Amino acid sequence: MNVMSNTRVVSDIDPFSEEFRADPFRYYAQLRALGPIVWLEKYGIWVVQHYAQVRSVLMDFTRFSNAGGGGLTNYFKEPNWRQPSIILEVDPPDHERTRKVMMRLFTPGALQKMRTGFTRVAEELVDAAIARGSVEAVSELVQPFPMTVFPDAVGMSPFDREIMLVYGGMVFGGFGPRTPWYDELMSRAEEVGAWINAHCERSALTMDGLGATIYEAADRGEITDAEAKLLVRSFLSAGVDTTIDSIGLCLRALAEHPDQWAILREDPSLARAAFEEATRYDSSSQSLFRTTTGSFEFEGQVLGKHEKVLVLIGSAGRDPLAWEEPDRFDIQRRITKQTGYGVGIHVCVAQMMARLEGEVFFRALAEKVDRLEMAGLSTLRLHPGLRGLTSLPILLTGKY
Ligand code: OVM
Repeated sequence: MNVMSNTRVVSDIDPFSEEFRADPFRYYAQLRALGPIVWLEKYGIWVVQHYAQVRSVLMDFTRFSNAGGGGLTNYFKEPNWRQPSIILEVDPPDHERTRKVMMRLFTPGALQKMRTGFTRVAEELVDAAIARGSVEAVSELVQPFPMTVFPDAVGMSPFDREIMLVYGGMVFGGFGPRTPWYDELMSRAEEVGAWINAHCERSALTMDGLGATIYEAADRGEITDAEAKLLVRSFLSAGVDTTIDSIGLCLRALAEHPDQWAILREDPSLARAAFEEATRYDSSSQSLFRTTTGSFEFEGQVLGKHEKVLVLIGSAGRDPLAWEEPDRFDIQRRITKQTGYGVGIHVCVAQMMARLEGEVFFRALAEKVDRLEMAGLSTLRLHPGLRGLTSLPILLTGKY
């Protein structure tokens, strides 16, 4: 396509519509056919959809800022419903200090310690599902796994944890447009925000969890106590729905691809690879936002200052220019360019913990389950910000 540098390639595609969210992959292909960067007129935002441009935008943190906010709301122009995240929604140099504190939590030794507890919980959940034979896998098998192991690892009390799901819904729903649905969701923002704030306090956390380790960084003077509290909040924001939705979609992909399930069942050591492939093929995090810091040319288009850019990491994972047969779910694929956790300085800080959750969950499943089949239609969570399932009826039988 011959594009003049002052002519925007425009599309009326609405990435927040129900049709788009029901089958984003079809729209990704349409967008990729339009060019490397497209103007979405309904929202007045740019969108990038190819592996190469997704990567170059995410690597270029001086021109594509995070300080404009993690969602559609443009913090350079309007206020947000919650105080901005001090790790996601900041740029260097501020970002380095908070990121470093979070990075240090995920050493191989720390992950190894988590593995034991995670495995016990996964095995109990899988055993219970096999005993039932037929389950609504989202509520009975998938959701209880991160909802148990993640807050346990952070050091939260075992009570009222379901509120975390309401909060997670607000965080990711809040990344989308202001609609009646959004207003309904946010009607509980004050109450839920207060609950979350209270549970991020040092006094609300056990002394041996990830939360306490963040407060130790405050004791050493690397961050303030107020910052420690906000970093715990980031954990609670980004750590629960993301893994629930990714594990649920991976489970569905396996149930819908009997050949792939057979490969995993025969060799449970492929569990980590299966989850990695699902993170590319169909997983919770499909898109991110950046905001331009100035006016400049990018891929033949002139971008204005403080314009939002929707970065379709899910489309990058399906880009035929970067992957062989991208629409095929193949758990033996060697993945060297994952975009499902983002790319660059903001790449998911807890990605090793997410991978550990996926590995442990699917290993327990592969070791114990023989038949795994869909027992009805799954339903999508039509929720901006994250992609996931609200129900996944499956049948399973034990190996022995
Ligand atoms: C945060 C946060 C919230 C949502 C997502 C995320 C993907 C971070 O509050 O820091 O990262």
